[in-house]
Parts: sequence; C-alpha cells; structure tokens
Amino acid sequence: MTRIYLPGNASKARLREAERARRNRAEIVRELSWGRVSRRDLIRWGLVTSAGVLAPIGGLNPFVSEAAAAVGPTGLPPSPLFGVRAFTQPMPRFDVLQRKAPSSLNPRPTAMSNQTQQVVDPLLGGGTGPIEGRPPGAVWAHQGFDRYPPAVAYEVTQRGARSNTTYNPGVSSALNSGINAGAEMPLRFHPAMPIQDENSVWTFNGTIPPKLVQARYGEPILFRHHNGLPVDVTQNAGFGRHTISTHEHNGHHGAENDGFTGAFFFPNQYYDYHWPVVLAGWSTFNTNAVDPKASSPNDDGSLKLIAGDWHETMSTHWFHDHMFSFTAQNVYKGNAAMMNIYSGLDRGNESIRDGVNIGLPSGNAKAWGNLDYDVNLMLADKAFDQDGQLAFDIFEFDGFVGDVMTVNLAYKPYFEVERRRYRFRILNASVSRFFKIALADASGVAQQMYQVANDGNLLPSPVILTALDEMGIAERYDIIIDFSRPGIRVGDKLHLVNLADHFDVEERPRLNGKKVIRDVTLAEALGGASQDPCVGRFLEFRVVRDPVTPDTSRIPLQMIPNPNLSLIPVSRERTFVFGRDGINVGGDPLTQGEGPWGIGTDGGAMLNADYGRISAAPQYGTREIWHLVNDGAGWDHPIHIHFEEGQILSRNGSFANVPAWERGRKDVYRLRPGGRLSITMQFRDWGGMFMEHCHNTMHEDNAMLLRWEINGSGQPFLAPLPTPVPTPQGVTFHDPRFT
Ligand SMILES: [Cu+2]
Repeated sequence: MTRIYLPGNASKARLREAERARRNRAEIVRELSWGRVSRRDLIRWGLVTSAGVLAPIGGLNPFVSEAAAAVGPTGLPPSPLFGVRAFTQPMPRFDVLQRKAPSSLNPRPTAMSNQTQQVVDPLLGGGTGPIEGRPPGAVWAHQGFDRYPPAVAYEVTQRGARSNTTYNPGVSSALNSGINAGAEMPLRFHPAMPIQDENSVWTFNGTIPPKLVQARYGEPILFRHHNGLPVDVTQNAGFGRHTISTHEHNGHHGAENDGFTGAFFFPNQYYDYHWPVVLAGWSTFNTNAVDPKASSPNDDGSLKLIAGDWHETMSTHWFHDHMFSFTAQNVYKGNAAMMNIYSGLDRGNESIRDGVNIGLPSGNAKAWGNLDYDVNLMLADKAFDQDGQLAFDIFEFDGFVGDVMTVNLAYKPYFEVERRRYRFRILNASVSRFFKIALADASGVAQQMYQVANDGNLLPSPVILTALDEMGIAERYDIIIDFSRPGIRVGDKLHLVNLADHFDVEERPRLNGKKVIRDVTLAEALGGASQDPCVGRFLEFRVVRDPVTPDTSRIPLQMIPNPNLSLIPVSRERTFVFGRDGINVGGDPLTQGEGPWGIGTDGGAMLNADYGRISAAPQYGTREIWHLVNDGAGWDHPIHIHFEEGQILSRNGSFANVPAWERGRKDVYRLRPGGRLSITMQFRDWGGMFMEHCHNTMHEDNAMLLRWEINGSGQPFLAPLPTPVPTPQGVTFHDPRFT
C-alpha cells in the first residue's frame, strides 16, 4: 500500500469519505502500534495480504465501527496547512545540548549495566526491574571504558511534546534569522499551525528544534538517555513505540553502544551509551599518536594528538532510534538528532592556519566548534491529520511519503545569510523519501554548490555541482554555498529546490515510497510541474547584509584522501541481495520480524529480519569485500552498514560508474533501482553484534535487516554473543542462531 493523496479540488463528500477511511485505518494502526494485534493476525484475518497490501475492509474488522467504510484506492485527505504560505517563518538552528561533567551524573556511570532494582509500573508488568536497560554482565560492559573514560556527559530524556524554555542555538539572534532564543518555543511546525499534542511528537527532551551534540575526537562521551515515554503503550496518538534504542549513526564504537535493534529499553529506565569518539584503526595504526593530522582541538587552539588513522576522520553524524520493527515510527515521531565531530583537520574554526586545519566556513571566535557559518539542516517530509496533528501510516510497507516539507522541523522556512561562504550539513531524516537538491537564484537560474563531504566524511576533493545527487535516507551531504559570488546582492533571495519526484503518474493519484519516480528539471520544479507537494522550493536564503567580519574560510582542493587499503589482504567476499518476498524460517518468535522485504546472504534464501540470527561473522582484524545487490528495478534501497566506513569499489561492475562525490568513505550505500555495488570495509578495534539494513525505515521495519557479528573466536570478546531479549523486569538472553 502506498500513500495516496486526493487532488486539492476533490469534492467535499469525497474528502469526508477519505477522512472516514483514514480514521478507520488509523484504528487498526493504533492496535498494531500497541501490540494488541500483530501483522500476522491481520494477514490471517484477510485484512492485509502477505505482500503487505491492506485489503478493503468491511464488517470483518473488529476495530472498525463503521462497517461500510472502505480503505483502498479511495485516497487519504491531504495534510491541512491552515492557510500557511511557504517562507513565512524563520528556520531555527539546532538546539545545542548542554555539556556536563560525567561526575555530575547520578548514579555514576559504570562499565557494566547498572542493575539496581526499582519498582516497575503495573502497566509494564509490575514487580521490580533494573534502572538501566542495557543488558547486564561482562558481554555488554562498555569496551575500552578504562582506556577511554568519559570526559563529557550528556543527559537527555525521550518524552512527549512540550514548550522549549532552554533553547540554545549556539549563535546570536542575528545569526539565527532574528529568532529570540529566550522566548518560549511551543512544539509546532509553523506559528500558524496547531501546537502538537504531547503524544503526537516524541523528541529528545520533548522539544524542538532538533538537538545537536558538539563532539570532538579524543573526548569520550557518556550519553545517558532516559526513557520518559508513557508507560501505557496505548498513549501514543496512534503510532510510535515507547521502547527505544539509540543508534549513533556510524559511530565507531563497541556494539553495546551502537543502539542494537534488540537492546531496547523501557519507560522509566535509562541507557548509558559510551561513545569514545576515536579514529578507526586506533588499536593498530599510529598507536603512539605522533601524526599531527590525527588530532583533536584543545580549547586554547593547540592540538591533542590521538591514535588511529587520520584518513578515517569523520565530521557529520546523526543519532536516532533503532527499535526493532518500530524505527520508522519512532524516528518520524521525533527521535532524530545530529552530532558534529570536530577534529584537528575539521575544526569548526575557519581562520587557524597550522598546516592541519582545513578551514571550512564556520567562524573563528572560539578555537573549535564555531556554528556562526556552519549550519545543520535536517530535511524530513511529514503528514498531518485534519486536526493538524502529526500522522503516520504503518501500512505503507513500500515506503511512507509525506506531503509536507520541513527543514529542522519547520515548514518551508527562510534563513538569513550574510554575503559570504556557509557550510550546510544536510541530513535526509525522512522515512522513505529521497531528495535531489538544487540551488536557484531569484531568476530561477541554477547556482553552484561545493559538495565537501558525503555521509559526514570530507571528500578527497570538493565537487562543484548545480544539483546534488539523489540523497538517500540517512545520507549526509555537507555543502558550501558562496553567497558572495558575483551577481548576488544584499536583498537577494535564493532557494534550495527539491527535484526528486515521488508522484507516480502511472498510478495516480499517489506518492510512491519505493523509489524516486523521476528527477524533474529545475525549471519544472520551479514551474510547479510536479504533483508531489515536496518538489520545488523548500528553503529560502535571504541575503541580509555584507559580512560583519571578513570571510577567512577556505575550500582547499585537497581534503581527506581515502585510507590506503592496498596492503591489507581481502580475507573474504560476501554477497547480500536485497529484495521482496522475504520469508521467515522459524526460530525465536521474540526476535523475528515479518514483512514483505528480506535479505539473502551468499546465495541463501531471502530472509525476514531476525535479530537472534547471525548472517555474517567476519574475523576480527580483517578486511572483506561485500557485494550489495538490488533484487529489482521497481525500488531503491539505501543500505546502511554499521560500525566502520567503507569505500565503494564499483557500481554495476565498474569503478567508472562511481561518481566523484561517492569516492570518499561512506556508511549508506544507495543501490539504485536494479543496481549493485561492491564495497570494502575493515573489522577492527571493537567487537560485538552490529546490523546491516535498508534505511528506507519502512523496509527496515518490515524485515529488511540482518545481524552480523565480529568474530573474535572468543578473543577479545565472546562470539557468538547471546541475543538480548529485554523486558521491564530485566534482560534475558537467548542462544543465537546462524543463517
Ligand atoms: Cu529499502
């Protein structure tokens, strides 16, 4: 089932019918989200076909009061916009999370999970259970906790929507489009749109704007995540699960801190994530920390040298929920934040010239981490019910595509800029939507951008483009826009424009979550040729003044070359095929998922996800080549492999098909319809269980996910590891199985 929209001129009766159908459908969605029925039940009752299509429903459905209502190709009503026009609100900068001393945490963080008992709410089964949801014992203790003791702590609570009274944009109001950060900020997507109900949106600390962690290499983080969501699983406004697992997207950490999909925790528990923020290779490469390029900025402008390979330096991360089968709902509902990682190379200070600092646009007031001209952009499409509350439809097994475009959770905002260079760290935080971004001037003429990073990793060299590539879900593109180019004047307006059209003209009227249907031209996008409401201008840049201080930033021709793997033997190759008609081979009902999607490993059957099953176990300390294959041309899959960046060796059999902007290090690999690619990655420094999955999170949740594990043959950690099965009363362990 794919999200369907009625045209704006549909009759009132048709809209009423569609709204009734949506409400009926929403009742089933609600029951599913509460776990009172399973997708398997719906299939058994004939309400959902095994392919995931919701059948027309009548008297058969125990949850539908109006038996005559029909769901199907009647259409869903378009999201109401309450008369709001585009570019009538300022875009808020991210809300910078407060740094704390680890010693301020109570209780103090411990290497092993804190199993101190507390009373468990009767709605969660009563009795007693541990205060920390991290699985207990040595296997789930923080690896390297003594070597990398936490130097800074963050403490956040996942909770329902509320007003923000502590907004810290990290810059002055003049650099935040005039927003008064001291004013209370209710949770709404535009000042003229309704305030969100407490259980419509669940974010970090319950507030907007989205949160930013400013991390630096050599400064290990203890991220204490409290679960403040309702103990009553039915208090979710129809979607979202109150259990969470936080994945620091492509952190090079031990598995116990990776947000493993089966290591989730419950309301009233916390989970201590230990993010050491280390360079990959630290255990074998530059171990005595003598290379100044492998370094981190000190507050006084000097550098702290660290172990590892500087070619593995990362810059732009995000972290988000990874709850098994509920990731799409939870991320969409607000469990998404970003993390900038500062290094000697990429310091967030544009002026220091010490032979190490690259000097990308940022500002220079502080030694590191200046945000003045370094701006995080979180792109996400949303949908709303007729009351203006956030809405979601978990039956969109092909992909959930919204009809309202947001940047930093604000509906089509504007952003004031000076006539100078800016860095934008762009994240695609959608559930299933791809973006293809162009920059247009006021006349609609395409303007140049410099792409400097892909998936948060600085490229070997910048790439000059007037339209970026299609950006898959979870991909990060860092770009630089030079607003001081000839022809741009104070008073001008430029726009970021989305060219990736998800409207399927052959099955109108509907938006298709399987893939981009076509890339429109800039002229088509600006001319309104697409019926996809998220195609066209979505962010307005207003050039408001000449720079107050000179722009000292640089865009060097050489940034970070790829690590040289030529001397490291390839110990094994594996093939993973991503496609439909995944099957469940039985096993543990507590760890298996179900759905139309699946992954076939090394010629085996196309299998549904099961986080108790290990599909690959590369040896610790080795390098492998993995072939990722799309089983069909009808869909695209952005594949995310956790743990360490890889390099793309070929697309459809040839390195010549790998575009310049994909020749750096990656952690999300777009297969493209019918496409295949080969990547290489290393397995070192840390151990445990990790994941590989499609980051179209509707595909992921509907069984396109597998578990792989770094096999140390018992050293320095156990393998295979027992599978955690969390309950509010404590985590039990099941024996893992192999594909
Ligand atoms: Cu997919």
